Amino acid sequence: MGATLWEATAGLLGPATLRIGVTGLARAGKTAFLTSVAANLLGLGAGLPTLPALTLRLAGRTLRVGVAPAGAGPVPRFDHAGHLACLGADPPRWPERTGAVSLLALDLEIGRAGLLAALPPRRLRLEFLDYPGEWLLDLALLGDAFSVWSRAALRRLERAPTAQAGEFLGFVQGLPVRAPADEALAAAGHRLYRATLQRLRDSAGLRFLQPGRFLMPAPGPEPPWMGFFPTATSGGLGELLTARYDAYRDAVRRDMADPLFGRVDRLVVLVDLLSALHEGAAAYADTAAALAAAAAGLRWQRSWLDAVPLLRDLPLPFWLTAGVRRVAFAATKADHVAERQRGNLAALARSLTRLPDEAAGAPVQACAVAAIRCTEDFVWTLEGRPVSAVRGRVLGDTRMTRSYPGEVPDRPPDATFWAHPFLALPEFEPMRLPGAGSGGVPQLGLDTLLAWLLDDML
Ligand SMILES: Nc1nc2c(ncn2[C@@H]2O[C@H](COP(=O)(O)OP(=O)(O)O)[C@@H](O)[C@H]2O)c(=O)[nH]1
Ligand SMILES: [Mg+2]
Repeated sequence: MGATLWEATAGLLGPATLRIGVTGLARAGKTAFLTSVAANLLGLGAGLPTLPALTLRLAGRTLRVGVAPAGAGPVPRFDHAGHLACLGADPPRWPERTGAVSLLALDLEIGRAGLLAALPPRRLRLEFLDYPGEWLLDLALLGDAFSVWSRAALRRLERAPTAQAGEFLGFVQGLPVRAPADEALAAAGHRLYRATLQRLRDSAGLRFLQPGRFLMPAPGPEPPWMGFFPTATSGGLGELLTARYDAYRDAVRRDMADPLFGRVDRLVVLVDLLSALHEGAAAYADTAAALAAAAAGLRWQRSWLDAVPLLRDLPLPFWLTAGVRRVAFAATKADHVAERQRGNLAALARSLTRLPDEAAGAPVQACAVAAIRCTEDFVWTLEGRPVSAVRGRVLGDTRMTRSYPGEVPDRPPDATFWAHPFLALPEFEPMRLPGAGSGGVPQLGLDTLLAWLLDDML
Protein backbone atom coordinates (compact mmCIF):
# COMPACT_ATOMS: atom_id res chain seq x y z
CA MET A 1 0.00 0.00 0.00
CA GLY A 2 2.97 2.25 0.60
CA ALA A 3 1.18 4.66 2.90
CA THR A 4 2.97 5.59 6.09
CA LEU A 5 1.34 6.37 9.39
CA TRP A 6 2.28 9.97 8.76
CA GLU A 7 0.43 9.96 5.46
CA ALA A 8 -2.62 8.46 7.05
CA THR A 9 -2.76 10.87 9.96
CA ALA A 10 -1.20 14.04 8.58
CA GLY A 11 -3.63 16.80 7.96
CA LEU A 12 -6.29 15.44 10.24
CA LEU A 13 -5.17 17.71 13.04
CA GLY A 14 -4.41 20.77 10.94
CA PRO A 15 -1.96 21.49 8.14
CA ALA A 16 1.65 20.42 8.40
CA THR A 17 3.87 23.42 7.64
CA LEU A 18 6.96 23.34 5.49
CA ARG A 19 9.17 26.44 5.51
CA ILE A 20 11.25 26.93 2.37
CA GLY A 21 13.92 29.64 2.42
CA VAL A 22 14.61 31.24 -0.96
CA THR A 23 17.80 33.26 -0.91
CA GLY A 24 20.19 34.91 -3.35
CA LEU A 25 21.81 38.31 -3.82
CA ALA A 26 19.85 41.24 -5.28
CA ARG A 27 18.81 40.58 -8.90
CA ALA A 28 19.43 36.84 -8.56
CA GLY A 29 15.76 36.24 -9.35
CA LYS A 30 14.02 35.69 -5.98
CA THR A 31 10.95 37.77 -6.76
CA ALA A 32 10.56 36.13 -10.17
CA PHE A 33 10.95 32.71 -8.55
CA LEU A 34 8.29 33.26 -5.89
CA THR A 35 5.91 34.89 -8.37
CA SER A 36 6.24 31.89 -10.66
CA VAL A 37 5.85 29.42 -7.78
CA ALA A 38 2.61 31.15 -6.71
CA ALA A 39 1.15 31.45 -10.20
CA ASN A 40 2.06 27.91 -11.22
CA LEU A 41 1.01 26.16 -8.01
CA LEU A 42 -2.31 28.03 -8.06
CA GLY A 43 -2.63 27.06 -11.74
CA LEU A 44 -1.87 23.44 -10.96
CA GLY A 45 -4.53 23.50 -8.25
CA ALA A 46 -6.98 24.77 -10.85
CA GLY A 47 -6.25 21.72 -12.99
CA LEU A 48 -3.82 23.33 -15.45
CA PRO A 49 -0.65 21.60 -16.68
CA THR A 50 1.66 24.29 -15.28
CA LEU A 51 4.14 22.05 -13.44
CA PRO A 52 4.41 18.71 -15.26
CA ALA A 53 6.94 17.13 -12.87
CA LEU A 54 4.60 17.74 -9.92
CA THR A 55 1.64 16.32 -11.84
CA LEU A 56 3.71 13.22 -12.41
CA ARG A 57 4.59 13.01 -8.71
CA LEU A 58 0.93 13.34 -7.71
CA ALA A 59 0.12 10.32 -9.88
CA GLY A 60 -3.54 11.09 -10.28
CA ARG A 61 -4.22 12.39 -6.76
CA THR A 62 -6.21 15.61 -6.59
CA LEU A 63 -4.57 18.87 -5.54
CA ARG A 64 -6.16 22.08 -4.36
CA VAL A 65 -4.11 25.19 -3.76
CA GLY A 66 -5.09 28.45 -2.11
CA VAL A 67 -3.29 31.45 -0.67
CA ALA A 68 -3.04 31.04 3.10
CA PRO A 69 -4.65 33.78 5.19
CA ALA A 70 -2.06 36.24 6.51
CA GLY A 71 -3.30 35.86 10.08
CA ALA A 72 -1.34 37.81 12.66
CA GLY A 73 2.12 36.78 11.45
CA PRO A 74 5.07 39.16 11.83
CA VAL A 75 6.66 38.78 8.35
CA PRO A 76 5.27 40.96 5.52
CA ARG A 77 3.44 38.97 2.86
CA PHE A 78 4.90 38.52 -0.58
CA ASP A 79 2.76 40.55 -2.99
CA HIS A 80 2.30 37.78 -5.55
CA ALA A 81 -0.86 39.33 -7.00
CA GLY A 82 0.85 42.68 -7.58
CA HIS A 83 3.88 41.02 -9.18
CA LEU A 84 1.71 38.82 -11.36
CA ALA A 85 -0.24 41.89 -12.48
CA CYS A 86 3.05 43.38 -13.76
CA LEU A 87 3.70 40.23 -15.82
CA GLY A 88 0.13 40.25 -17.10
CA ALA A 89 0.24 43.94 -18.13
CA ASP A 90 0.41 45.03 -21.75
CA PRO A 91 3.29 45.23 -22.47
CA PRO A 92 4.46 42.85 -19.70
CA ARG A 93 6.75 44.34 -17.06
CA TRP A 94 9.12 42.74 -14.60
CA PRO A 95 8.06 43.03 -10.97
CA GLU A 96 9.56 46.04 -9.19
CA ARG A 97 12.64 45.70 -7.02
CA THR A 98 11.66 44.39 -3.60
CA GLY A 99 13.07 45.12 -0.17
CA ALA A 100 14.12 42.70 2.51
CA VAL A 101 12.18 39.62 3.63
CA SER A 102 8.66 38.61 2.72
CA LEU A 103 6.63 35.45 2.96
CA LEU A 104 4.49 33.58 0.43
CA ALA A 105 2.19 31.09 2.15
CA LEU A 106 0.10 28.59 0.20
CA ASP A 107 -2.31 25.98 1.52
CA LEU A 108 -2.34 22.66 -0.30
CA GLU A 109 -4.94 19.92 -0.03
CA ILE A 110 -3.67 16.68 -1.45
CA GLY A 111 -6.14 13.91 -2.15
CA ARG A 112 -5.34 10.37 -1.10
CA ALA A 113 -5.06 7.34 -3.28
CA GLY A 114 -5.95 3.68 -2.93
CA LEU A 115 -7.22 2.40 0.40
CA LEU A 116 -6.94 5.83 2.02
CA ALA A 117 -9.06 7.54 -0.63
CA ALA A 118 -12.03 7.84 1.69
CA LEU A 119 -10.08 9.88 4.27
CA PRO A 120 -10.15 13.66 4.10
CA PRO A 121 -7.34 15.15 1.96
CA ARG A 122 -3.93 15.83 3.52
CA ARG A 123 -3.27 19.44 4.28
CA LEU A 124 0.11 21.00 3.79
CA ARG A 125 1.08 24.64 4.20
CA LEU A 126 4.05 25.78 2.13
CA GLU A 127 5.76 28.93 3.38
CA PHE A 128 8.32 30.41 1.01
CA LEU A 129 10.56 32.97 2.70
CA ASP A 130 12.23 35.55 0.43
CA TYR A 131 15.49 36.11 2.32
CA PRO A 132 18.26 38.45 1.08
CA GLY A 133 21.52 36.68 0.30
CA GLU A 134 23.32 39.86 1.38
CA TRP A 135 22.34 39.03 4.94
CA LEU A 136 23.84 35.58 4.71
CA LEU A 137 27.15 37.15 3.69
CA ASP A 138 27.17 38.93 7.04
CA LEU A 139 27.66 35.56 8.70
CA ALA A 140 31.26 35.77 7.58
CA LEU A 141 31.71 38.95 9.69
CA LEU A 142 30.72 37.36 12.94
CA GLY A 143 34.07 35.73 13.57
CA ASP A 144 36.19 38.83 12.82
CA ALA A 145 37.05 41.75 15.08
CA PHE A 146 36.80 45.24 13.56
CA SER A 147 40.53 45.55 12.89
CA VAL A 148 40.69 42.16 11.15
CA TRP A 149 37.62 42.84 9.07
CA SER A 150 38.90 46.34 8.18
CA ARG A 151 42.23 45.02 6.95
CA ALA A 152 40.55 42.39 4.74
CA ALA A 153 37.97 44.84 3.40
CA LEU A 154 40.62 47.48 2.58
CA ARG A 155 42.76 44.86 0.84
CA ARG A 156 39.82 43.84 -1.32
CA LEU A 157 39.17 47.50 -2.19
CA GLU A 158 42.79 48.01 -3.18
CA ARG A 159 42.39 45.27 -5.77
CA ALA A 160 39.08 46.72 -7.04
CA PRO A 161 38.94 49.16 -9.98
CA THR A 162 40.20 52.63 -8.95
CA ALA A 163 37.29 54.30 -10.73
CA GLN A 164 34.98 52.82 -8.13
CA ALA A 165 37.11 52.49 -5.01
CA GLY A 166 39.66 55.31 -5.41
CA GLU A 167 37.71 58.09 -3.70
CA PHE A 168 37.01 56.12 -0.54
CA LEU A 169 40.57 54.76 -0.34
CA GLY A 170 41.87 58.33 -0.70
CA PHE A 171 39.64 59.40 2.19
CA VAL A 172 40.81 56.58 4.47
CA GLN A 173 44.47 57.18 3.65
CA GLY A 174 43.99 60.87 4.43
CA LEU A 175 42.78 60.14 7.97
CA PRO A 176 45.30 60.87 10.73
CA VAL A 177 46.64 57.83 12.60
CA ARG A 178 44.73 59.00 15.67
CA ALA A 179 41.58 60.72 14.50
CA PRO A 180 39.10 62.18 17.00
CA ALA A 181 35.62 60.69 17.41
CA ASP A 182 34.10 63.21 15.09
CA GLU A 183 30.55 62.50 13.97
CA ALA A 184 30.88 64.42 10.71
CA LEU A 185 34.01 62.43 9.83
CA ALA A 186 32.32 59.11 10.62
CA ALA A 187 29.28 60.07 8.55
CA ALA A 188 31.39 61.18 5.59
CA GLY A 189 33.41 57.95 5.62
CA HIS A 190 30.31 55.84 5.89
CA ARG A 191 28.61 57.65 3.01
CA LEU A 192 31.65 57.21 0.79
CA TYR A 193 32.08 53.55 1.69
CA ARG A 194 28.44 52.71 1.04
CA ALA A 195 28.47 54.50 -2.31
CA THR A 196 31.62 52.54 -3.19
CA LEU A 197 29.93 49.22 -2.42
CA GLN A 198 26.98 50.25 -4.58
CA ARG A 199 29.24 51.18 -7.48
CA LEU A 200 31.24 47.97 -7.17
CA ARG A 201 28.02 46.01 -7.35
CA ASP A 202 26.39 47.96 -10.15
CA SER A 203 29.36 48.86 -12.36
CA ALA A 204 31.99 46.23 -11.62
CA GLY A 205 29.63 43.30 -11.07
CA LEU A 206 31.26 42.43 -7.74
CA ARG A 207 29.23 40.40 -5.26
CA PHE A 208 31.34 39.73 -2.20
CA LEU A 209 30.55 43.08 -0.62
CA GLN A 210 30.34 43.55 3.10
CA PRO A 211 28.53 44.40 5.24
CA GLY A 212 25.52 43.05 3.37
CA ARG A 213 23.05 45.23 5.23
CA PHE A 214 24.71 48.34 3.74
CA LEU A 215 23.40 47.17 0.36
CA MET A 216 20.21 45.56 1.62
CA PRO A 217 19.15 47.39 4.78
CA ALA A 218 16.58 45.96 7.13
CA PRO A 219 13.21 47.68 6.93
CA GLY A 220 12.59 50.68 9.18
CA PRO A 221 14.66 53.66 10.26
CA GLU A 222 18.42 53.20 10.25
CA PRO A 223 20.08 52.88 13.68
CA PRO A 224 23.28 54.89 14.40
CA TRP A 225 25.42 51.73 14.58
CA MET A 226 25.07 51.35 10.82
CA GLY A 227 27.40 54.35 10.40
CA PHE A 228 30.83 52.71 10.17
CA PHE A 229 33.43 51.94 7.49
CA PRO A 230 36.68 49.96 7.35
CA THR A 231 39.74 51.86 8.51
CA ALA A 232 43.01 51.31 10.32
CA THR A 233 42.77 54.58 12.24
CA SER A 234 42.90 54.35 16.00
CA GLY A 235 42.06 56.97 18.60
CA GLY A 236 38.54 58.19 19.25
CA LEU A 237 37.30 57.57 15.73
CA GLY A 238 38.63 54.03 15.72
CA GLU A 239 36.89 53.35 19.03
CA LEU A 240 33.60 54.77 17.78
CA LEU A 241 33.71 52.69 14.59
CA THR A 242 34.67 49.56 16.52
CA ALA A 243 31.70 50.04 18.86
CA ARG A 244 29.39 50.46 15.88
CA TYR A 245 30.78 47.41 14.12
CA ASP A 246 30.30 45.36 17.28
CA ALA A 247 26.70 46.58 17.58
CA TYR A 248 26.18 45.64 13.93
CA ARG A 249 27.41 42.12 14.61
CA ASP A 250 25.11 41.85 17.62
CA ALA A 251 22.21 42.83 15.38
CA VAL A 252 23.21 40.20 12.82
CA ARG A 253 23.28 37.55 15.54
CA ARG A 254 19.90 38.70 16.84
CA ASP A 255 18.34 38.63 13.36
CA MET A 256 19.76 35.22 12.64
CA ALA A 257 18.42 33.74 15.82
CA ASP A 258 15.09 35.52 15.48
CA PRO A 259 12.24 33.05 15.48
CA LEU A 260 10.56 35.60 13.23
CA PHE A 261 12.15 33.67 10.42
CA GLY A 262 11.14 30.45 12.04
CA ARG A 263 12.90 27.30 11.23
CA VAL A 264 13.73 26.63 7.60
CA ASP A 265 13.12 23.08 6.41
CA ARG A 266 14.27 23.47 2.82
CA LEU A 267 16.54 25.97 1.18
CA VAL A 268 16.86 27.26 -2.36
CA VAL A 269 19.95 29.36 -3.15
CA LEU A 270 19.56 31.31 -6.39
CA VAL A 271 22.55 32.61 -8.29
CA ASP A 272 22.78 34.51 -11.56
CA LEU A 273 25.81 32.69 -12.96
CA LEU A 274 25.21 33.73 -16.55
CA SER A 275 25.59 37.42 -15.68
CA ALA A 276 28.74 36.60 -13.72
CA LEU A 277 30.16 34.83 -16.78
CA HIS A 278 29.43 37.92 -18.84
CA GLU A 279 30.93 40.36 -16.32
CA GLY A 280 34.32 38.66 -16.54
CA ALA A 281 36.89 36.78 -14.51
CA ALA A 282 36.96 39.17 -11.52
CA ALA A 283 33.19 39.31 -11.16
CA TYR A 284 32.95 35.57 -11.58
CA ALA A 285 35.57 34.88 -8.91
CA ASP A 286 33.77 37.28 -6.62
CA THR A 287 30.44 35.52 -7.18
CA ALA A 288 32.11 32.22 -6.42
CA ALA A 289 33.55 33.66 -3.19
CA ALA A 290 30.16 35.07 -2.17
CA LEU A 291 28.48 31.74 -2.85
CA ALA A 292 31.12 29.88 -0.89
CA ALA A 293 30.68 32.28 2.04
CA ALA A 294 26.90 31.90 1.92
CA ALA A 295 27.23 28.13 1.63
CA ALA A 296 29.58 28.17 4.62
CA GLY A 297 26.86 29.97 6.54
CA LEU A 298 24.51 27.21 5.60
CA ARG A 299 26.22 24.21 7.06
CA TRP A 300 22.90 22.80 7.92
CA GLN A 301 24.14 19.76 9.75
CA ARG A 302 25.79 20.34 13.06
CA SER A 303 27.34 16.89 12.78
CA TRP A 304 29.17 17.85 9.65
CA LEU A 305 30.11 21.23 11.04
CA ASP A 306 31.52 19.60 14.13
CA ALA A 307 33.77 17.50 11.97
CA VAL A 308 35.48 20.59 10.57
CA PRO A 309 37.99 22.14 12.98
CA LEU A 310 37.73 25.94 13.37
CA LEU A 311 34.17 25.94 12.09
CA ARG A 312 32.66 24.16 15.00
CA ASP A 313 32.57 27.25 17.22
CA LEU A 314 31.04 29.52 14.64
CA PRO A 315 27.85 31.02 16.03
CA LEU A 316 25.29 29.90 13.50
CA PRO A 317 21.64 30.80 13.29
CA PHE A 318 19.65 27.97 14.75
CA TRP A 319 17.20 28.03 11.90
CA LEU A 320 19.93 27.31 9.43
CA THR A 321 21.49 24.51 11.38
CA ALA A 322 18.53 22.89 12.97
CA GLY A 323 16.44 21.46 10.30
CA VAL A 324 17.31 22.12 6.67
CA ARG A 325 16.59 18.80 5.04
CA ARG A 326 17.17 19.61 1.39
CA VAL A 327 19.19 22.30 -0.30
CA ALA A 328 19.02 23.29 -3.95
CA PHE A 329 21.51 25.61 -5.64
CA ALA A 330 19.87 26.95 -8.76
CA ALA A 331 21.47 28.95 -11.56
CA THR A 332 18.71 31.34 -12.64
CA LYS A 333 17.61 32.92 -15.95
CA ALA A 334 18.51 29.72 -17.81
CA ASP A 335 16.22 30.79 -20.66
CA HIS A 336 19.10 32.99 -21.86
CA VAL A 337 20.75 29.87 -23.23
CA ALA A 338 19.42 26.97 -25.27
CA GLU A 339 18.55 23.54 -23.95
CA ARG A 340 21.96 22.05 -24.82
CA GLN A 341 23.72 24.60 -22.58
CA ARG A 342 21.48 24.24 -19.54
CA GLY A 343 23.07 20.97 -18.45
CA ASN A 344 26.43 22.74 -18.40
CA LEU A 345 24.93 25.58 -16.38
CA ALA A 346 23.69 23.12 -13.77
CA ALA A 347 27.10 21.42 -13.69
CA LEU A 348 28.78 24.80 -13.20
CA ALA A 349 26.48 25.59 -10.26
CA ARG A 350 27.32 22.20 -8.79
CA SER A 351 31.08 22.83 -9.08
CA LEU A 352 30.75 26.19 -7.31
CA THR A 353 29.05 24.83 -4.26
CA ARG A 354 31.56 22.02 -3.87
CA LEU A 355 29.35 20.24 -1.41
CA PRO A 356 29.44 16.50 -1.67
CA ASP A 357 26.03 15.08 -0.74
CA GLU A 358 27.38 12.63 1.80
CA ALA A 359 29.42 15.20 3.70
CA ALA A 360 26.62 17.67 3.90
CA GLY A 361 24.22 15.21 5.42
CA ALA A 362 21.30 16.84 3.65
CA PRO A 363 20.60 16.01 0.04
CA VAL A 364 21.97 18.76 -2.19
CA GLN A 365 20.88 19.46 -5.70
CA ALA A 366 22.23 21.84 -8.30
CA CYS A 367 20.13 22.82 -11.26
CA ALA A 368 19.43 25.48 -13.86
CA VAL A 369 16.03 27.18 -13.88
CA ALA A 370 14.13 29.94 -15.57
CA ALA A 371 11.32 30.89 -13.22
CA ILE A 372 9.83 33.11 -15.91
CA ARG A 373 10.75 31.81 -19.31
CA CYS A 374 10.99 34.60 -21.87
CA THR A 375 12.52 32.85 -24.87
CA GLU A 376 12.17 29.90 -27.20
CA ASP A 377 14.99 27.71 -28.47
CA PHE A 378 15.92 27.74 -32.12
CA VAL A 379 18.81 26.75 -34.35
CA TRP A 380 20.73 29.74 -35.65
CA THR A 381 23.11 29.44 -38.54
CA LEU A 382 26.17 31.51 -37.65
CA GLU A 383 28.97 31.62 -40.22
CA GLY A 384 27.54 28.59 -41.93
CA ARG A 385 27.38 26.53 -38.71
CA PRO A 386 24.24 25.66 -36.79
CA VAL A 387 24.27 26.80 -33.12
CA SER A 388 21.60 26.28 -30.49
CA ALA A 389 20.37 29.77 -29.69
CA VAL A 390 17.30 31.44 -28.18
CA ARG A 391 15.03 34.21 -29.30
CA GLY A 392 12.64 36.50 -27.47
CA ARG A 393 11.38 40.05 -27.32
CA VAL A 394 13.73 42.52 -25.70
CA LEU A 395 12.07 45.04 -23.34
CA GLY A 396 10.66 47.95 -25.30
CA ASP A 397 11.17 46.29 -28.68
CA THR A 398 8.47 44.83 -30.89
CA ARG A 399 10.62 42.44 -32.93
CA MET A 400 12.10 39.14 -31.81
CA THR A 401 15.80 39.29 -30.95
CA ARG A 402 18.08 36.31 -31.44
CA SER A 403 20.70 35.61 -28.84
CA TYR A 404 23.66 33.29 -28.46
CA PRO A 405 25.81 34.53 -25.56
CA GLY A 406 28.38 31.75 -25.96
CA GLU A 407 29.25 28.29 -24.64
CA VAL A 408 28.51 27.79 -20.96
CA PRO A 409 31.44 25.99 -19.31
CA ASP A 410 30.56 22.90 -17.30
CA ARG A 411 33.32 23.58 -14.73
CA PRO A 412 35.04 26.68 -13.35
CA PRO A 413 36.18 28.60 -16.44
CA ASP A 414 39.87 28.78 -17.24
CA ALA A 415 41.96 31.32 -19.16
CA THR A 416 40.85 29.99 -22.55
CA PHE A 417 37.25 30.71 -21.61
CA TRP A 418 37.99 34.29 -20.56
CA ALA A 419 39.89 34.88 -23.81
CA HIS A 420 36.54 34.97 -25.64
CA PRO A 421 33.98 37.18 -23.97
CA PHE A 422 30.67 35.67 -22.94
CA LEU A 423 28.28 38.07 -24.58
CA ALA A 424 25.83 40.40 -22.84
CA LEU A 425 22.45 38.97 -21.93
CA PRO A 426 19.58 40.94 -23.43
CA GLU A 427 16.89 41.97 -20.96
CA PHE A 428 14.02 39.97 -22.38
CA GLU A 429 10.40 40.88 -21.90
CA PRO A 430 8.28 38.25 -20.16
CA MET A 431 6.00 36.41 -22.57
CA ARG A 432 2.47 37.70 -22.91
CA LEU A 433 0.26 35.68 -20.60
CA PRO A 434 -3.25 34.70 -21.59
CA GLY A 435 -5.64 35.50 -18.72
CA ALA A 436 -3.10 37.80 -17.04
CA GLY A 437 -1.21 34.90 -15.47
CA SER A 438 -4.21 33.01 -14.12
CA GLY A 439 -3.12 30.11 -16.31
CA GLY A 440 0.40 30.04 -14.84
CA VAL A 441 3.73 31.35 -16.07
CA PRO A 442 6.03 29.57 -18.55
CA GLN A 443 9.04 28.12 -16.70
CA LEU A 444 12.04 25.90 -17.21
CA GLY A 445 13.13 23.45 -14.54
CA LEU A 446 11.02 25.00 -11.77
CA ASP A 447 8.68 22.00 -11.78
CA THR A 448 11.55 19.53 -11.40
CA LEU A 449 13.08 21.61 -8.63
CA LEU A 450 9.78 21.80 -6.70
CA ALA A 451 9.12 18.09 -7.18
CA TRP A 452 12.56 17.36 -5.72
CA LEU A 453 12.19 19.80 -2.81
CA LEU A 454 8.79 18.49 -1.83
CA ASP A 455 9.29 14.87 -2.77
CA ASP A 456 9.01 13.39 0.71
CA MET A 457 5.98 15.55 1.53
CA LEU A 458 3.93 14.56 -1.50
N1 LIG B 1 15.08 35.96 -18.85
C1 LIG B 1 14.83 35.88 -17.53
N2 LIG B 1 15.10 36.95 -16.74
C2 LIG B 1 14.84 36.83 -15.42
C3 LIG B 1 14.30 35.65 -14.83
N3 LIG B 1 14.17 35.86 -13.51
C4 LIG B 1 14.61 37.12 -13.26
N4 LIG B 1 15.01 37.73 -14.41
C5 LIG B 1 15.57 39.09 -14.57
O1 LIG B 1 16.28 39.44 -13.39
C6 LIG B 1 15.74 40.62 -12.80
C7 LIG B 1 15.82 40.53 -11.30
O2 LIG B 1 14.96 39.53 -10.84
P1 LIG B 1 14.25 39.62 -9.41
O3 LIG B 1 13.36 38.42 -9.28
O4 LIG B 1 13.64 40.94 -9.18
O5 LIG B 1 15.55 39.44 -8.45
P2 LIG B 1 15.63 39.57 -6.83
O6 LIG B 1 16.30 40.86 -6.56
O7 LIG B 1 16.49 38.40 -6.40
O8 LIG B 1 14.25 39.49 -6.28
C8 LIG B 1 14.32 40.70 -13.36
O9 LIG B 1 13.85 42.02 -13.34
C9 LIG B 1 14.50 40.15 -14.77
O10 LIG B 1 15.01 41.14 -15.62
C10 LIG B 1 14.03 34.53 -15.71
O11 LIG B 1 13.57 33.46 -15.30
N5 LIG B 1 14.32 34.72 -17.04
MG1 LIG C 1 13.19 40.70 -4.98
